[in-house]
Amino acid sequence: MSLIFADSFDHYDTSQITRKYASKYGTTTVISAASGRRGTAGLTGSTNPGYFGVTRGIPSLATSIAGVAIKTNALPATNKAPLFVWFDGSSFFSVGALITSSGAISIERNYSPNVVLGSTAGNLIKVGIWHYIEVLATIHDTTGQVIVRADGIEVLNLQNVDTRATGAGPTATAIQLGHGAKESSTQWSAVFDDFYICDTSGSRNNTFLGDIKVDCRLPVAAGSYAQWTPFGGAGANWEHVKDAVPNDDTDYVWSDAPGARDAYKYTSGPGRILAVQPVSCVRKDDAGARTMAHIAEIAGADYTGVNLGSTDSYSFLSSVWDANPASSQEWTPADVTAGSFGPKVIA
Ligand SMILES: [Ca+2]
Ligand SMILES: [Ca+2]
Repeated sequence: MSLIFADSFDHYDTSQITRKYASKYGTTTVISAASGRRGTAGLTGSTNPGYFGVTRGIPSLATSIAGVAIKTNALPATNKAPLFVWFDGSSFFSVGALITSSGAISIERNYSPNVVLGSTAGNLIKVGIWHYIEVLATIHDTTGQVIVRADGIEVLNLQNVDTRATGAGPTATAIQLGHGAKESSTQWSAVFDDFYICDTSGSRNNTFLGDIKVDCRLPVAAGSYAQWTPFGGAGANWEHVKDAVPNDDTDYVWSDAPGARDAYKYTSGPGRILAVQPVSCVRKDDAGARTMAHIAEIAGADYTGVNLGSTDSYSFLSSVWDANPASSQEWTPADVTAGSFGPKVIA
């Protein structure tokens, strides 16, 4: 599987957070323009100090890795603020990485009563400074492990520890970033950006990715296909779906014809590209199942991603190519700009 999910927080607004995440903490979790890295948007709290966070479902995994850029504006005054928490399907808090009032990262099993498994030194997280924190967690009663990296440096390595809370399953099925409903009374102030989740399978993106950026790119021109039907407004298909924030029913493309494809051109930044993750904001408007997939059109050949189900409400559907599917080699910027990407109706 390798890369499972990445988020720039740059292509949607606060009202659309739960189109991508299983849940968010209350009404205080917001997308904030220009508060992230490189002048882009980030995820933060609307009250400072306050509570904020999101939970993303993942495939059932014993071992997974999460990474995020974080800038604190104030460390938690008391108690500890959750950075990452691994949950099982019953929402048991199995193991978490929490930020302390001294700027350490504390690794703990269960939330209440919590069991501290280990901690980094204090002053690791410095107020007002962007850090990139990555945590690998293996869920197990006896051979669990947790490895923490800060700014590319390993700062904690716990082996053969109990990372599975009593009553919790043997895997994690969700990762929480920041606060969730299971914690309380720990207010702090921070911003998250460039969030990723991967596992340890496959030949790429199967270990710590390092201090990455998640670079949001919107369609800039027509690609190889325009078989869906544009609705609302003027212009070509790609112009209906290039919104910086999805404008939903205002203008869009649609199709109910299995096999119908749309594909758009994108720009690329320079440098290494660890993965390409197409994201579409999708809903269906009639009863019955409707599935789609993302296609990459490369040199006239189509490569089709996993099937994605749609619902009557808008949701962000994403898939991942860890490598260029035409060459099985790492993506290059030229691969991205020469190809075109978009949705295909499967059934
Ligand atoms: Ca961002
Ligand atoms: Ca639109």
